[in-house]
Amino acid sequence: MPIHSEEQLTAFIQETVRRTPVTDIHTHLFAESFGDLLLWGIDELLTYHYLIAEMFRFKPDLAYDTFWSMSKREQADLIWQTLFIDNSPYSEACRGVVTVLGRLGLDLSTRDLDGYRKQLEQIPASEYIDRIFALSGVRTVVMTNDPFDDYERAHWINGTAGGDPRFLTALRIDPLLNGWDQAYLALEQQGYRVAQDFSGDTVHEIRRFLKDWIGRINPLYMAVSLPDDFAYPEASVRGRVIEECILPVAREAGIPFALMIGVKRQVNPSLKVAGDSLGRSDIGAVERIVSRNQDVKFLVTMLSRENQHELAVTARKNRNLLVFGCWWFLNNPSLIEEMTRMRLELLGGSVIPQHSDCRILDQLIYKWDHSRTIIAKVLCDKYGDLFRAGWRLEEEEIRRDIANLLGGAFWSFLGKPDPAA
Ligand code: FIX
Ligand code: ZN
Repeated sequence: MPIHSEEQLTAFIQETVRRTPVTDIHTHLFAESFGDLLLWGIDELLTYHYLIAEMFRFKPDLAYDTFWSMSKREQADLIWQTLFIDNSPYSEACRGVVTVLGRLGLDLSTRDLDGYRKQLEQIPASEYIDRIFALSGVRTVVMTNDPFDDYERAHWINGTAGGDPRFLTALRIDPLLNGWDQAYLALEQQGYRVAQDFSGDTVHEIRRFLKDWIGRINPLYMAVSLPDDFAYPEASVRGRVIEECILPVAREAGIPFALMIGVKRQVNPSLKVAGDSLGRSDIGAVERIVSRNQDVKFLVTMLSRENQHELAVTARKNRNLLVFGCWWFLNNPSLIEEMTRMRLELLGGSVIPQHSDCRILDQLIYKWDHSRTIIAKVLCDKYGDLFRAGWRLEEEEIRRDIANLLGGAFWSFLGKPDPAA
């Protein structure tokens, strides 16, 4: 149906973005079958590492170890008091908790954390999962599956993993690239004939390891996070593993290699999982790896705001590069809007504007509520420009475009149908 007015256009875009199901291409979520790896509920929400870092800023005299020795409930109590009661929760991570509690139907005027716990603790996990997917409008999440994690590996080897079509897989291989001195020992223990100095069958055996896990978990892509000083090509273990193992296996398996670039791991080890930071990276490394391997598909996200424009331009030059998400420290309304505007202006619909990076199931609600609002706002401007220029706009085409941004571009890039469509 044609669009006849800007009021109709705005209303249609907002409703369509709100209702369109999402494929969330990078999360740390797990299906219920993975046991303890699935995190959900209010105490997990409150002890999200983003909030831990923010809480410490208001507690200059709190010894790190004192906090880490607390129970999760005690940690949650302290974070609630510090960030939600003693201060107003307008940081994005705090606001996210408020959004989730409100959308779960809790009375936010009471601010009664124990009351909230009592209401939510009664809900069985499977019902909770269904409720979160329904409220968030997320149809499919891609997990981060780590063959170097003993607990997760046991689930795959014992056949107790998987089974929920809403949770798809990605093969995460950071230890191979960022921690070879430990990774080679783990591979040896798993029966692969590898040597620390890369002698003998090491290259062949790393490829066999990757192919074994691709066969075992059927990942949509292989993924790694890389430091801000990532270089390519590079005469290093990382350079050899990429060149001689990952890229050949990606080609043979026909799956993308996802690069998440710009992390400075553990700049404050006392913060543990909250202790990572970022650094501006060399876009030249991205340019070289994608342009020199045009028969491999690359999903790339970068952690520094300063890398975003050059990453989008690099994608303009390399169709085997698909940019995704407003990652981690970029997942804030002001930066999501800035990045989404710039990306749509440079790349049109050939981009994945957002992923959630959720670690706790409930976060799907806020990360997607907040991002949908911003994506809709930007799209209203972009389609509004066309409308005011006299371009004929059709609701079906706008619906098509929005479905593309919220998942379709990903499935098209993979060359696979969306299994949930
Ligand atoms: O490497 C990653 O997948 C990062 O997303 C995580 O390490 C990070 O802690 C995170 O969850 C950011 O949102
Ligand atoms: Zn992540």
